[in-house]
Amino acid sequence: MTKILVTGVNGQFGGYFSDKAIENGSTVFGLIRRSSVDTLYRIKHLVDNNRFTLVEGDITDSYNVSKVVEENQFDFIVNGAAQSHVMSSFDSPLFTTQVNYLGVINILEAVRQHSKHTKVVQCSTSEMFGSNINKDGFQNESTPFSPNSSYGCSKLASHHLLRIYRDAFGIKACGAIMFNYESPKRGLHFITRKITNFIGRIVASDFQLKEKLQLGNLESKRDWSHCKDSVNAVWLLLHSDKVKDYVIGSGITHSIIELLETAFGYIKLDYKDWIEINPSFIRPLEVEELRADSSLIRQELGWCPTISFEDLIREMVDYDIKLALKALD
Ligand code: G4F
Repeated sequence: MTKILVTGVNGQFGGYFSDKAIENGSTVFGLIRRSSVDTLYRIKHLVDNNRFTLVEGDITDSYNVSKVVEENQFDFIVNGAAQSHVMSSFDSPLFTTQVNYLGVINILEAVRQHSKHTKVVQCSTSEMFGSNINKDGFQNESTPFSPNSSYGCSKLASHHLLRIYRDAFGIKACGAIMFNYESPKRGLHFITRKITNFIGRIVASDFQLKEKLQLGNLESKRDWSHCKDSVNAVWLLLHSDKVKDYVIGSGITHSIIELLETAFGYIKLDYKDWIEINPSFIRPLEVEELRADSSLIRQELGWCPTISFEDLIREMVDYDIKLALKALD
């Protein structure tokens, strides 16, 4: 039975990944920071599972990480812990760097010193590309990195570190360069969930909601996948003999306007009646367009996304309508 440490276990990715690992017979250790508020709502169903153990700790604490890694001798570590909100990173560059870069140093050092057999997959990101895009309109493993935010910088530093630990110390460290992944478990301050959650509130108000959704830049384009598809890709990478980085994304890009049309259109509303632009949500610097060329992971590991953008958004809208109606009970 394989033993997997999942950091960021209570996040969107960590929750779905843990489900997948347990379904496939693994034992999951979820690293979790001490908190006085409930941060386990995404993984409540796992807490009593005998293949799931919560381990109190924080990736920014090197002693803590080192001890957990040495004691448990994991087969795999999946690092999903991050300060993952791009806009926040403009205001909190130091905190973002501490979690997203120093945290990765701690994991890689712990593995190097105490558990060299452990394979590490780092959740890297398409934000590392910034505005760079290949002539064919896609980003792949060869596209030069040029991040446009502290978030992207911190993730890029960690991404480079994976290669350094691979080449210098023979650590099995891989980067999953994931494009945007979404689901009903997405945080409320990311654009997809912000929109679907607002739609839920419109429906629950019987279309009488007296407020408009405040949004920033509507021009950017993103390659949105279902989180479950991204989890499947990481699962394949973890269990492959290959120790390398892969781009993971659907290859289909949509503008924010198309996202709004899809989400509001699903309940037959015109998004233009329900939104307004609020400059405070416009970023100092933007990543304009992301579109994954994931042919490498498709060819080498047989990965293929299974859930369309439209089905993803419909699932999120349905979920948020139910949630908003339940809140009225
Ligand atoms: O949903 P977002 O905040 O996601 P973003 O910035 O693309 O980052 C996400 O995907 C990355 C992978 O590419 C991850 F690494 C990262 O951790 C995160 O998961 O914003 C999407 C787009 C941006 O262009 C943003 O400017 O939506 C635009 N946007 C417009 N109005 C807004 C808003 N984004 C947010 N969050 N809130 C708005 O009101």
